Amino acid sequence: MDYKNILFTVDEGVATVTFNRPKALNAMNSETMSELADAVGVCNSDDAIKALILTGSGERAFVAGADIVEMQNLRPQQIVSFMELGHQTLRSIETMPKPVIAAVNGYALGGGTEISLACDIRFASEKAIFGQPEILLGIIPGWGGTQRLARIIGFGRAKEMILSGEQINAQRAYEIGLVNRVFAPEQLIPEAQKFARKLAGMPGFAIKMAKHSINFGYDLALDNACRLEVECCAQCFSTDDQKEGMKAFLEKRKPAFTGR
Ligand code: DAK
Repeated sequence: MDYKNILFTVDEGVATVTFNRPKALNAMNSETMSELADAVGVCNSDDAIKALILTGSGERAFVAGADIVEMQNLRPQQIVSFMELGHQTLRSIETMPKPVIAAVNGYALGGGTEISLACDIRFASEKAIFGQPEILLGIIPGWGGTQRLARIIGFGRAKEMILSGEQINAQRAYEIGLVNRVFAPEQLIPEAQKFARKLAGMPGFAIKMAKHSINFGYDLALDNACRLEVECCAQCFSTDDQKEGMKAFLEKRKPAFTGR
């Protein structure tokens, strides 16, 4: 697929999707969402890609939300397909067997915050601004914000953000656990790349099982969730990387993981 609204690059096993509609502060329209879905599919199926970074072009915005220009005139049937495409894409990011980092470089509002919530890890520039302002438009979050935000920062804080529509800065987002780390703007991408390369060098099957156990164990009763963890962990014992990791430890050397 030719991309018009995103940039897609791969370097040293790390793919980067850059939302690239700076004039509209990278607002997410259906075409951009289709391109994101396609790029996520490529990352899923290409064994040479070990990790993914999502970021926005320019210094102002990660994604300033779903595109209000497009959305305002959609009919219910069309909004349903836009909503479903968004949900499917975000879920495929969340459940991708490879780590995904959101490098939030500016405004992440509405759908922008929601895209970051589907990522495994959120790094933010000191200039990042988060918020769920949908209530101010007479709607509510439509790409999982009411669900994932509460899971990540808790019911009380999620309700505070969603019911008020207030925006918060990177420092506040860090304090409430919405972002993992905050960096000076010029350090954001280098630090995200460094961390992505680190994760890309981890035993890939163990990364996949860790994500699987966390993602699919969350909604289970604890006994079942722990059982799922046992199955996921046991499967790691079928890999060369498990043998290598333990052998290297005992031989007091760095492991040479092969991803098998
Ligand atoms: N959509 C379209 N254009 C946008 C935009 C957006 N979300 N955000 C900004 N822009 C455009 C502005 O219209 C402006 O365009 P021009 O006037 O230059 O043509 C340009 O980007 C620069 O923005 P501003 O002039 O407004 O810049 P400021 O620095 O003054 O303000 C701002 C920056 C980020 C505070 C402001 O632009 C803003 O408040 N933007 C809107 C933020 C927002 O409300 N985002 C949430 C959108 S609602 C669903 C699925 C998902 C969703 C809902 C339903 N289902 C399918 C049911 C998700 C909904 C949302 O995300």
